[in-house]
Amino acid sequence: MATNPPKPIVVWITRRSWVLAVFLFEELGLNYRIKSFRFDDVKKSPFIDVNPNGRVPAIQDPNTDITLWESGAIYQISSLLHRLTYTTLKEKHQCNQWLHFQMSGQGPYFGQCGWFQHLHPEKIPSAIERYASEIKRVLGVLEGVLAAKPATARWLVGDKMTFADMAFVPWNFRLSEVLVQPWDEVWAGMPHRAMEIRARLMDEQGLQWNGVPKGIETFTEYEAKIAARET
Ligand SMILES: N[C@@H](CCC(=O)N[C@@H](CS)C(=O)NCC(=O)O)C(=O)O
Repeated sequence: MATNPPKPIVVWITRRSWVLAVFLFEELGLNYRIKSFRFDDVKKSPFIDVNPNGRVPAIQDPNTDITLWESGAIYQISSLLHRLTYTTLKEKHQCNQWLHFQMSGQGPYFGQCGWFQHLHPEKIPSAIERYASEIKRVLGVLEGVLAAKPATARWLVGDKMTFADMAFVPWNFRLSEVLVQPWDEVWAGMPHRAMEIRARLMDEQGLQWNGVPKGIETFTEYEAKIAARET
């Protein structure tokens, strides 16, 4: 995968997975094109022909004929490009370790919590509690490690941002939605985080935590407003 691929890498996303694409591909400065589609269509053609597991994100690089799915595999592009990573042995393995923890420890628990909170046909409090407490535990692990680092280098590995830090952002960004709790509450007790700065900047710009302008309650309402503006 070249830094400046002549043909754009196609990034398949639904609204739920935009963060990875924007964050990783923008940070790497890669030539890419978003192929956004409806979440309801993840298990249908044409997406299922790209990712037989029917989950976003997935990417297709027409320059190398590489198709990749699983966000962990996509983050490894950083390693290939030697960007947002380390090339030293210890740090390289540490980046890998945190990525594995994200894939096995953060993603599935956050995902299941979201499922039992929002999509499961029955309300099963014990399942919600189990996953919500795992979320808090995982956040505690990250917090403990970051809090022990010097204030100028609060990154999971070494003293700079790597793909390991980035991998945790998309789910953390949706924490309020997953736990069905206000933004301030879900982050209580976790002071060492860029999210605080983000929240302040968003607030100054008249935006809510999810990027929707203040005064607009739902994404549906927001989409309708945007559509009305575009017509
Ligand atoms: N381990 C996968 C998980 C991807 C995943 O769960 N994506 C969700 C959206 S955030 C999805 O596509 N769900 C569709 C479905 O479960 O049918 C990864 O990290 O890429």
